[in-house]
Amino acid sequence: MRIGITCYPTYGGSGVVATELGIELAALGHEVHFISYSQPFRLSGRDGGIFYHEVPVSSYPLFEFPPYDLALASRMAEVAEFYDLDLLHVHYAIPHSVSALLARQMLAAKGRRLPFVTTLHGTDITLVGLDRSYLPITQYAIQESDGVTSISNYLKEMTLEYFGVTRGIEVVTNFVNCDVYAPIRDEEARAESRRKLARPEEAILMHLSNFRPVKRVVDVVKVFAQVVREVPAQLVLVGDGPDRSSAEWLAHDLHIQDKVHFMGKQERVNELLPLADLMLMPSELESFGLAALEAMACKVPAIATRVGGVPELVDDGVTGLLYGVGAVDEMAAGAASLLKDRARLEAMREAGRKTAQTRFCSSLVVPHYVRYYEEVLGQAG
Ligand code: GMT
Repeated sequence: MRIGITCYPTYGGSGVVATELGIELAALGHEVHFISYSQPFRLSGRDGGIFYHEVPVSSYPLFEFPPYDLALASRMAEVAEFYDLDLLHVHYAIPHSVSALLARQMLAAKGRRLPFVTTLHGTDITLVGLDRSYLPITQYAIQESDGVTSISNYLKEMTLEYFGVTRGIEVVTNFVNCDVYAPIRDEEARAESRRKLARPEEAILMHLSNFRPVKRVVDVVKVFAQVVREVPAQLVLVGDGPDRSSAEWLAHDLHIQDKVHFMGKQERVNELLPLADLMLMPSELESFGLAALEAMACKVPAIATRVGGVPELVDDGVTGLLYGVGAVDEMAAGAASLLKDRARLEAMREAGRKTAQTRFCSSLVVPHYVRYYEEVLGQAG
């Protein structure tokens, strides 16, 4: 198949999923064309069956807001025509599904069919899409999509409830390549890499996100401050975003800044995650929680919040520990007691990896997308 993929190319779960999907589809022999305003960050250095088409957005003094969605629709239609695409797959409804809808209409006027699949990721439904300025158009574009997928049952239910959508929605979960995201088997090599972050007797707690308020990064630091009173440990935060500065100040005020490491955006998180003992994900909301899945695949259990689609991924007490939003004391107590109970931690590490392998591996989930594309093409045909 020849598939056009549009996503936000910046740091964020929906862009990661879209990019990894494109890479996996290309590995299966499909031709993948990314159409976006810049190259998705995880794409660099990859090749074979993957093409990237930049969307130029020209500005003009009259435009207080340059119309990216229109430029995107034009480019989608051009790429689809020139490269004979079978379908478009857009990630995050706003504005991508609206642009795809326009591209489909532009080509229909030329007698050419271009179905599109919209994948809903989270705040496109639970936050931004509910804003009155976007609600009617988002509702319309979802309803008019040739196919719609959501990354969890939770998000599907939210979409049906909030948007009054009457069409079918296929749940296709987030996935992880279990060969790329994997524990380091060579214990000596793992110990050596860990020594760059912590002393041998210290635990490593990790956080990975885009540091937006919904991630509650300040809670990460608060939890760690309590854990480190009971267990020798270091905290490694991967990513960057608006709440980084608040978290840095808090670490400073709590006098733990020498144990808290802000690593900024990292390209190869798969090399860092297996060095951790625990992942901290105290989010206000997660429609799925890709960071927790990536950690679990590396045998790192998550201390997370019981929100959105997280319970569909993390089995409380088996593959991680779940708490209420803001339950800092409880999260810290749970993390510390787990770190002290090596047998329980080891059992959780194994169970998490097994869950990733048996339910969320790319080898299982990517074919689900392909089957869904075929179904959509069959309907459109
Ligand atoms: O919805 C968002 O906030 C954006 C999106 C992103 O690009 O980071 O995150 C969502 O998509 C991820 C990948 O599908 C999910 O794993 C995240 O749980 C989800 N974030 C939220 O629901 C807050």
